[in-house]
Amino acid sequence: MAQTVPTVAQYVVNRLADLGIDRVFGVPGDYAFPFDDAIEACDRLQWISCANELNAAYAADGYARVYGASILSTTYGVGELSAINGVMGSKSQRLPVFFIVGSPSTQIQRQGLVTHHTLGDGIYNNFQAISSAACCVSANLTPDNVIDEMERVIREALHQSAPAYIIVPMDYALMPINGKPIKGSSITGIKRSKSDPASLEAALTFVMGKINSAKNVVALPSNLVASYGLVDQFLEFLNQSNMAYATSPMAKGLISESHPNYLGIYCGLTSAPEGLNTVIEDADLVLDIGGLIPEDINTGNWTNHLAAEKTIVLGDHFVKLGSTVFTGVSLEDILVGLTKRTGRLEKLQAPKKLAKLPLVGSPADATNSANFYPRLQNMLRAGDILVAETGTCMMNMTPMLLPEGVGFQMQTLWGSIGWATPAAEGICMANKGGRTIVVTGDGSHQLTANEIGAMGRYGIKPIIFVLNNAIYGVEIVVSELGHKYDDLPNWNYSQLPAAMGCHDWFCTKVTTVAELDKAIEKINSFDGASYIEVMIPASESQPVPIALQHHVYKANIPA
Ligand SMILES: Cc1ncc(C[n+]2csc(CCOP(=O)(O)OP(=O)(O)O)c2C)c(N)n1
Ligand SMILES: [Mg+2]
Repeated sequence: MAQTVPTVAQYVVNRLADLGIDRVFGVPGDYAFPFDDAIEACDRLQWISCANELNAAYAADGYARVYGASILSTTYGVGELSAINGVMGSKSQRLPVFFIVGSPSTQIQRQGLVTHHTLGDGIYNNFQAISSAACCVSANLTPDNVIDEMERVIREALHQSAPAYIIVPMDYALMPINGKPIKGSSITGIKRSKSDPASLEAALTFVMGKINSAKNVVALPSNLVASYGLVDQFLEFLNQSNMAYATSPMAKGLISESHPNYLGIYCGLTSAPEGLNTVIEDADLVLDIGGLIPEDINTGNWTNHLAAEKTIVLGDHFVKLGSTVFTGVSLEDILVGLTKRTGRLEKLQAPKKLAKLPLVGSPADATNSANFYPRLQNMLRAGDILVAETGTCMMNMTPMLLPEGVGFQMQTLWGSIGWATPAAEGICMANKGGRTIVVTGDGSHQLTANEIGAMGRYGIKPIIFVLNNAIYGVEIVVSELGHKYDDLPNWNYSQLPAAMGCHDWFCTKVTTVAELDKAIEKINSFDGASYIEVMIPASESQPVPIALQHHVYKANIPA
């Protein structure tokens, strides 16, 4: 029987499904109908209709963090522009998100008809540059170019580990492709970048020379190791070399924090355990694996001081120490090469270890941060992924030691509040091995709480903690008390899931330690989604001294 030729939309969707991605996050729209139909018809993909495109972008971001790549689908203009903030976040986190947009048909464009979702100016590419800016590669597909262009887009998105923008006019999307379709493989089997053999040899010899002549070496892996799909290679290198390692906040939970070589979180003066910054900065050699992002929160407000002359950056496609640079080398080949060549090193020792948080609070005590976080830490088990929203909870969870096999995700650099709730949806769908537990402030949650309806609809089982202090607490910490703009409308959070159709969820509001303990006991024995509103006193959020505020903002505002 002759095989039917796929349409452009069918080909795109199936070529992306070859990567092993099993969901598409998005919102349907008429210009994207050819894609929406192709996704619905594809038995390897499930359409996840999100509450809005921003949520969809956050969910796609979460999915890509766990699986390695994801798909986001929106309509033209109104849809894609709503998604941009989330896609930019994925770009900052170095995540390959395939961002598919359906646009008005070229039939309409050639007639010069003014159509909906445009500015009424008869111009149809007003938004392409905006959407493309959130991506590392973009393609305008036609039946003639779709096969080649999809290979280029996939290769580039994986090579750079960043989003890709794919736009197709509605008529082209429905036309059969011209040429022989390509069947791709799952991302786990794809080598994302190759090395120049001579440069690789030179770089490995150089790095090994430095490692062998150093008395103590420490590894500092960045989040790029995860984005690039190199966690296993990093772990093998660590086990083979016996090298001690710390992570910056952005790379927290990259591998299990119960690893015997784990030292803690390195971010200058806010490192955990305290004093770890000195241990790292006093080492003879630091291997910055992936490239540390010197952002404020990731560096304790730039209080880290890594000497350039003893910090080797193993970048995605380069190795650099001071002015010595090797290019054309892939991080994967460097990690694998170092693993083959390294001997077992004397492990760098740190005087202090990260300890578990003390379990404080009596049953009748009101819930607060001091008694909440140790209980959160205690409930974690192997396979769980803990998701932290931007805000006070991120500050509390970054230094928290994670038990064996617990993953961690947050959006330190981009820091767009509201990310965590939909991101947890994507993480939950990609995390086949355990629970997804999200902690969010109330203010952040108010931006994207409507995604709970989609979570219920698709039957996923996240565990959601909403910290109700009725304010944008962290803003008060970095400014002064008393601004009305930091107050929040008073929502009945624990009633939200039921209102959004999540009738089999365990939902409750806790005000005391006894209630919190009971809720956690229930969560741990319950095979379903949970939603816990935890009351936190607003008084915990106090402004930091003005001198520190000036330091944070590198400002010197006259009194
Ligand atoms: C999209 C976006 N808008 C605004 C901000 C500024 N912002 C950063 S944290 C924050 C408040 C977070 O409050 P909440 O989630 O209630 O956390 P809390 O610190 O009170 O626990 C705001 C408004 C941001 N980071 N992102
Ligand atoms: Mg709050």
